[in-house]
This record gives sequence, structure tokens and C-alpha cells, in this order.
Amino acid sequence: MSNREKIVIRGGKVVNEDFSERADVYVEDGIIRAVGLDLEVPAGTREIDARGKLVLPGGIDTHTHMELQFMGTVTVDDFKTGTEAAVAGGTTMILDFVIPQKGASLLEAYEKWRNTADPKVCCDYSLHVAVTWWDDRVKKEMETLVQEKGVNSFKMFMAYKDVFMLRDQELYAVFSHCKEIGAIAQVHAENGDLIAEGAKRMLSLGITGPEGHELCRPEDVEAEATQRAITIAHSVNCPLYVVHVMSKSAAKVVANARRNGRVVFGEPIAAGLGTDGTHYWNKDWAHAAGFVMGPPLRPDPSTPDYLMDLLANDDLTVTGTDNCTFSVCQKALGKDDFTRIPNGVNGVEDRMSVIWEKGVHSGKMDENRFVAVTSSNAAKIFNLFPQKGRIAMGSDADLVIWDPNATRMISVKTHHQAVDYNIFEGMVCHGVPLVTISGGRVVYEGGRVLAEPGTGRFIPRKPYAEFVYKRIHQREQVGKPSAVVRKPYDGEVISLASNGS
Ligand code: URQ
Ligand code: ZN
Ligand code: ZN
Repeated sequence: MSNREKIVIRGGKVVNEDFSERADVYVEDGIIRAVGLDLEVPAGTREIDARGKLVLPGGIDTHTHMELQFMGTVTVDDFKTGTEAAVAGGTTMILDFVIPQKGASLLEAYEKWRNTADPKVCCDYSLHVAVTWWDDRVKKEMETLVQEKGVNSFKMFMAYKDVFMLRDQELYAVFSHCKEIGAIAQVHAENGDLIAEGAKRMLSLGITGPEGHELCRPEDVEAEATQRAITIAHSVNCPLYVVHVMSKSAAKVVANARRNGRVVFGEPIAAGLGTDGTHYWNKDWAHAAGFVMGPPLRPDPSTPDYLMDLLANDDLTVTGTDNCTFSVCQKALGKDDFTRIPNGVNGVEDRMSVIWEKGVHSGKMDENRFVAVTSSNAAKIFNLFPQKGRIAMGSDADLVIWDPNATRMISVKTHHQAVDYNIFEGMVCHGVPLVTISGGRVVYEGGRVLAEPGTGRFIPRKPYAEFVYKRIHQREQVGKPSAVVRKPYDGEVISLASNGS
């Protein structure tokens, strides 16, 4: 059982996104009370030795689906096992998605997610809400969610035709409304019509296995939708967040848009940074099906390195996992037809280690950029900073003591997730969480999860995150188009026939 106690972490290197310093960190009542050298602390304070180790802000996973009903079944990791796995991997907050069915109330779906998650979560969490249909009721409910329920981000699907997909006109309306209410619009960017046609074609060619999933969604299908979403968002001056950027083509679209001044953020995920889509061609059906997710992992093996380079240089901004786990027997719903394989992979436990290994150990980014892309940037975009994402007096005591030199091998045999395989099986990663502290409680230590279900809190988020909205507001002020003042035309005007022809 993990208690909230007075804790001092001694002698570690405290790493924030902007600098690192040798310092002690003192924690009381779930809050960081002091950061400095040789801190004096009250008697009875628990001392944790972090000499030779790093002390990092706990990871924030921007994208999870715990206990999601999807494609006829339910993800095997619920809010308990999912958040236990999170803290075992050094993540102390998840942002999950409320996904209402078309026609269903967003508010009712939100309450359902809260009721499901609240008693089970072992770390703090917050909720994005998906907009899967559009009318005035949805519009009103988005306002209520923002003003009363702590939601400041809405996800729209451009894929999953007839299920969750919105058309361009609807995207235009939702993006406009997000801007009005100070929310950030998120998109799953894939062209749902092209996927539906491509899937029919693959099946007609006799391609029924997992490779068909990738073949009917080539990179262009993701890149086209990414560009379209950016164009629509820009036309209404709405900030845009592209979830799970999976391909080099889509990442280039995001990077170019940022270089052209668009307010857009790209989120690669652990899967896309750590492995690739060559697995879809594996001869073992269950192995191949385990990697099925949308957008798919890409068969171009240079993709993970490329995405990591863009993440290192700020073309891409923040990382999640899209943790959406189905065990092999659930994936087997699509054993004869890849379109029925439930989409989703693991990642919530391994994101931090995978990014350390492929990003920091490889020399692509330093420890400070690691903190930015695993924690601080998420906190800034979703208006949680500096409560989250920072080690400073007054911030939440969400901390990880991290050993950059130790290694661990990722395996289903040792992971804490409920899913019965791991897409990173056998990967050896430098960067190992030794102790995780969530809300001032030691929730992971000595290889054991100590967290109690229900001790995590729902963290409400306010609209108009400054990191996102300062530029939007200024553009709104100065960027309004204005009419040219000119003398009225007073020349001849032809007459049209009464039928207009
Ligand atoms: O599209 C998503 O984000 C969820 C609903 C499912 N998982 C996936 O394959 N990406
Ligand atoms: Zn998605
Ligand atoms: Zn997702």
C-alpha cells in the first residue's frame, strides 16, 4: 500500500525541459515543496538516494484507450492495469479518450468514462472527448464540457467511415467551434473513403491477412488527410493537434505546416518510434495481427529514425502511445478478414524507455528534450503546466528516478499490462525507471507496483492554453480580412434572362 508521506530525494540530477541541476527534491502532501542543495527536512521524512541517477518529471501519455469498446470487443487493459503499467514505466499521467457513438450524448459518455476510471486509476488522468457526429446538441455539449467538466481537447476522426468519421464540412464546423471555446482540435488523419475502397480491393485480390491492413492505407492516405485537416483548421484559425503521426509523409506535412507558421502539433507514438510495419508480412498470423493499428506502422524501416529526428528538432512536439490493447484471441476476430482485426497496440508501459533508447541513448536528443517530449510539452499544450511537466516548488509531486545507464529487456513475461504479447518484445533499452512517485506517493519501486486503484485523480483542464492560444488570439486581432474601400461601379450591367441563363 502506497502512502502519501514526506519524501526527500537526495543527490540526483534534476532534469527539466530547459536545464538540469544537481539538487534535492522535497515532497509533502503530494506537492513539491522545495528543490535545492542540501535541503533541511522535517524529522521522519523518508530519504531516497538518487546519487548517480536522474530525477525527471513523470511522463504524460497524451493518448490512451483503456477499457475501450471498439470493433466488437473491449480493450484488455482497463484503467487499473493500464495505469499500473504506466507507473511501472515512469508515466504518472494519462490522457484517455471518451468516444461516444454517433448520435450519442457527449456528456453522458464523459460521465460513463469518469465512473469507469475514477475508482480504478493508479495515477492522475484527464480526458479528451471525440466528436463523432455534429449538430446543435453536440455544439452545446462541447461548451458544457469545456466550461464545467475540465475538457479542453476534442478529437475528430477522418477515418472509420460510417462509424466515427466526419466529413470536411463537419470538420470545418467543429474546428470553428473549438476555436470559439478555447479548445484544441485533434485529428485522426486518414482518408476514410480511400481506406474503405482500398480494403474492398485487397479482399477482392484474395489478400485477407494483416498485410492487407497496410496495403489499403498507403502513406499518401495519411498525408492527404493530414494536409486537409491543417488546411481546414488554418481557414478558421483553430489550433490543431495531429494524433499518432505514423509515416514520414505525414510527418513532413506537419513539419512543412509548422515552417509555414501554422499552429499545429504532431504526436508520434511509442510504436511508430520504436518499431515498424515490416511485421505485417510476418508468416505467423498472430504476430502480424498484433501490430495492426490505424494509421498503420510503416514498412519503410527508416521511419522510426526519421520520426525521432523530427521529434528531436521540434518538427514534431509531443509523444503518446495510442495504447489500445487487444489480446491475440481478440485480434483473431479478423483471422479471415483483416478489416475485422481490432485496431490497437501496447505502449503505455514502454514509451519512456523506448524514447530514451532510440532518442537519447542514440544521441538524437538530450535529457532536456526527452523531458519536453515525454512530459512538459504535453502539459503546455493541454494547459496543465506547471502543475504537471515540471520539477519546481508548487508543482505536483509526479516524479521518476531514472537510471540512464541501466538496461532492461522489454517482454510480455515481465510487463505489467494485461495484454498477452508486446510489440517491443526483446528490445533492450537503456533508461530504466527505478522509483515512480505519483501525487506524492511511491507507486513503483524495486520492480513492484505499489499503487492503489482509485488514488489517481481526474485533473480538469482550463480552455485557452496560453502555449497554444497566444498566437491564435493575436492573429484573430490583426489577421481579419478587410474589404477594399473603392468608388461604387456605376457603369453598365448586363441583364440576365428571368430564368438566370
Ligand atoms: O484510432 C484510434 O486512435 C483508436 C480508436 C484505435 N486504435 C488504433 O488503431 N489507432
Ligand atoms: Zn486514432
Ligand atoms: Zn487512439
